[in-house]
Amino acid sequence: MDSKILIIGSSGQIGTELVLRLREIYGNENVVASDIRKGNYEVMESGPFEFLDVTSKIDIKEVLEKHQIKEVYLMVAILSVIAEQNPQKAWDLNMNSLFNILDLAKDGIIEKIFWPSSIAVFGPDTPKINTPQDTIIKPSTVYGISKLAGENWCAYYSQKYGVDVRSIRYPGLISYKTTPGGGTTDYAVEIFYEAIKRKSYTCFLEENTVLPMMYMDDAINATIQVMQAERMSSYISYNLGAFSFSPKELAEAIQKQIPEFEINYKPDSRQEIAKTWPQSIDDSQAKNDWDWEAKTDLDQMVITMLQGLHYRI
Ligand code: AKB
Repeated sequence: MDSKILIIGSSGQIGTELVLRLREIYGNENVVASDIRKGNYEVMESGPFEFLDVTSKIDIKEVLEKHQIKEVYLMVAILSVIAEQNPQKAWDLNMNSLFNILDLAKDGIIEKIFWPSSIAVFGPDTPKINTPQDTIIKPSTVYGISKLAGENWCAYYSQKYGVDVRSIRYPGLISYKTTPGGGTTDYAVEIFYEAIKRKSYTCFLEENTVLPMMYMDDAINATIQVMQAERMSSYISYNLGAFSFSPKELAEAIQKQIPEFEINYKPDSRQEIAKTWPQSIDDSQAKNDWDWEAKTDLDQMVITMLQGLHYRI
């Protein structure tokens, strides 16, 4: 490899697994992890790590130059729930981090960027079933507004300055190596911890709230695939789907493995966010452009989560 890869936000839910997979593909020394906090043992021990504050363009530039990095995965964001509690902070972090990276690419220092968007760009007026790539996009959350603005800025830098930026609208992501933080879809991870520890879970969403979800392995595959894709539509943030379920359906899938597991419902303000998001996603453009296909279904995901967490908690 002539140049190296930087993951910013490598201690987060996606960043952790992305670093490990990229290191498998490109070699440990070629993938630099960075975050403002330490990562898990596997990330810290398997290759280079830099403490990095993404709001400082000078610090990012220094790390890029030190390691001769040309490709950046910017995995930093304040998610939907925390963003509602602190709109200004979420806007500042979500947007300034993106501008720093886009500007470094515009200046020719970075050659290729991955930036994550989310199903949160969609809002209450968006068709909920099989939500198309191009549709009514009027988010009603702080996080969704920042993601939609980010998508538009990526398109602007791509068209105006030729910046190569790739993006995906992630659904809720389910994984066991690192916990998510501050998202509306987090219940779908929390439920597994409680199923193992207490055999019961009180859900903060209503029982029939269906949301699009995906197992982390598929999300990581998609992320790497879109970065490697040769045939792309002009800049878009790709819709991506795998499976959809409600808390009740997830609980039923867990009960197949742990029959005594019980679920209760105590919806809170997160329900208000969830009800504005799609239930299922039309990802035919990702399928056409770079052969995207999810591999893990709901039952497989449940088995993998229970086995994976069994040894961790
Ligand atoms: C959240 O719930 O905020 C995130 C997302 C769907 O982007 N997981």
